Amino acid sequence: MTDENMIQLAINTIRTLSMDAVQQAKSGHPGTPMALAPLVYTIWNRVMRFDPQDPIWPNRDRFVLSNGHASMLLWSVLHLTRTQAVNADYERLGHPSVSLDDIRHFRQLDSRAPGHPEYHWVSGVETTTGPLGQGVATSVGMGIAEKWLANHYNRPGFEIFNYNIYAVCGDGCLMEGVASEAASLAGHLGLDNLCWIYDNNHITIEGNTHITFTEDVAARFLAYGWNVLRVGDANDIERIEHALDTFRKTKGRPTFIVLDSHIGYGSPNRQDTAAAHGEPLGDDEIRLSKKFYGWPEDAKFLVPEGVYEHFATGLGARGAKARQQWTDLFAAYRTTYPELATEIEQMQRRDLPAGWDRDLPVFPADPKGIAGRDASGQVLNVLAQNIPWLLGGSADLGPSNKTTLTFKDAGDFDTDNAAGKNLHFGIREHAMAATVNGLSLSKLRAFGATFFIFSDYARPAIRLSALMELPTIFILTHDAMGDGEDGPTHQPVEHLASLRAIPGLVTLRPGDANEVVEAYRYIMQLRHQPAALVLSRQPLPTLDRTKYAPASGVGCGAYVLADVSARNPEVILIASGSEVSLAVEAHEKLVAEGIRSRVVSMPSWDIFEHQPQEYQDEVLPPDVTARVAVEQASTFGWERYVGRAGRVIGMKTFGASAPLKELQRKFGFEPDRVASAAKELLGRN
Ligand SMILES: Cc1ncc(C[n+]2csc(CCOP(=O)(O)OP(=O)(O)O)c2C)c(N)n1
Ligand SMILES: [Mg+2]
Repeated sequence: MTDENMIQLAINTIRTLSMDAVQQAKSGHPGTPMALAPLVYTIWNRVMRFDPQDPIWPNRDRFVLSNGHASMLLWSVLHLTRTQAVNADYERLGHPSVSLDDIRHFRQLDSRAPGHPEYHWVSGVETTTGPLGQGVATSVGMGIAEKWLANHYNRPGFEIFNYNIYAVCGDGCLMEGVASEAASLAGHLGLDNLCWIYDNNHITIEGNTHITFTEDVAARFLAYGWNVLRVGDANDIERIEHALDTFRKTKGRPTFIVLDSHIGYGSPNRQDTAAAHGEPLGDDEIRLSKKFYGWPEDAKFLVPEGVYEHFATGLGARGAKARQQWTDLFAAYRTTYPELATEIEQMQRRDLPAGWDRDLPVFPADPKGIAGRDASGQVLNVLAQNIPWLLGGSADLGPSNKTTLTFKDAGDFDTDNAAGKNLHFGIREHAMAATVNGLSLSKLRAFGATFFIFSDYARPAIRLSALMELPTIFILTHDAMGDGEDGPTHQPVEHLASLRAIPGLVTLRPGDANEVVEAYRYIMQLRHQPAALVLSRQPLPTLDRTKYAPASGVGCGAYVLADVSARNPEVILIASGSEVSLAVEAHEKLVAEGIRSRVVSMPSWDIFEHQPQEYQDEVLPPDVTARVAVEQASTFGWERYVGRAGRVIGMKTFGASAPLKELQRKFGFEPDRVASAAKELLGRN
């Protein structure tokens, strides 16, 4: 068989596996894999430095399938390259990531070929995609990460990091706003390690893009400062390879390749139609398409002889050699730069360096106190010095979020200083969150910050960080009505409930400066969970911990902060964040009146609910049903802690524009109101 025939056979294997899997599942997206098989073949078998034997080798090139509905492309290529499986502890498992059986069970329960690429589920998937635009936006974080890693760790003669990121996207990705934010940022930063390939097929679900998407996409990317290339025929692998070559030679800007393709290529009745996007072709059309490809018409899930070997001699050999060279290089690096090598190894395993929590501040009791965001700024500046690979930034609110790293040498990340630890995301919250995910997927410890209200603008990427099980950190300040005069557009109401509803996301709203320290202590030790740290704008009293319980209770999600001496309360006040000190004031009033009150500080529902039942019952004894929850947020969900008999002092409407004091009065966040709710429950008013 000639080389040319072998290449076509490999490409058609990707196509036919995709068609067969979708048909078998009776659902999925055959058309785009049929069109993009030559692209994926070229990237993987001719260009990428990726070793199927070790899909988490740190200096591998990254491949992102942003049009995640075309997942069969990925399952086919992971299978044909015999990419190996690894587990969440980064151990190699000695079996393939995606088996032919998985492909036969495409989209079925437990198959390693699910509907869309899922990072936490299938080895070789670099990021979860499916919500259009997320993949390309995340790839920008991967690009920033590579630049930072190269700058921080490479030494003369030791190019430890020098990888590239290839992201494939479709019309949908490029219509989504998040891709525009991300492309703008990548262009600004001149990320020349980043290449997006745009599947320009003029088709989306509702039909031809004439009805929705007629802008000049190439001109748009030129305006962003990208190098724009065009390949007029998605079947021309020489041209594709040439364009990818040009990408690798281009310095100082990212590359955008417009690839003209035909969705459902090879299907006589479906090619270039929206029907090819998301419907199985049907047995007859599959036969006709296979005939067009010169494929045995009745064969199903066929991997012809020689195809596995073809990928093994292409990607397999190239990747193995590259990884071996890197491994040798890294061994020499470890001898010359042992500390740096240790850092890289720890980072790759998501371990923390020794002494990561040294010098964390302890805040003395202070009735005037300090804002949550200010305490956070102090802690973050200590942690970022203790943990070399902790970095991040804000969506143009650094001075307000107090997330700017101000110590000597922290630096600003930009085109001239890829070692900077302060990232400036600009007013691009959604791309920021996706970028932070990309940094985290690259094993950096990364944070992104904005006002809590604008977590809405970032939510799809926050959700994905939880789905991917990434230890990203979202710092969300101005958590309630503390910015009073800004009014209801800036006052979060439903946001706590909304974040608490995301499975796996640790939402934390600390009540004073020492709780902020403990919140960070908890967050930093997470390896597979993201955290949302929700902080006040205004000063909160720093509680006297000689009088009240230590803040280390934060690590249990909720703890008894103040209690009567016999520990047999008749009423429990539960609060988070700025309302903790309010609850303490109410508690003191109640105690002065002879009422056995308890205050439970509850910074995190999620952490609390993962404690043993005995602990939960100790904090909230089931027989004490007189309970008042107080939180400057939607009351939604608090019934679970106060029960039907309890009270929730919270928000049932939007806020208003006024000084904070007036808002507290209007909405009932005053000690007397809390105390009187408690007394009402006890029938003592
Ligand atoms: C954010 C988001 N909105 C909507 C969808 C549903 N959806 C999946 S694919 C698709 C059309 C995508 O068109 P295009 O990217 O051009 O893909 P092609 O059909 O060309 O492969 C839509 C609307 C989605 N997955 N994500
Ligand atoms: Mg399209």
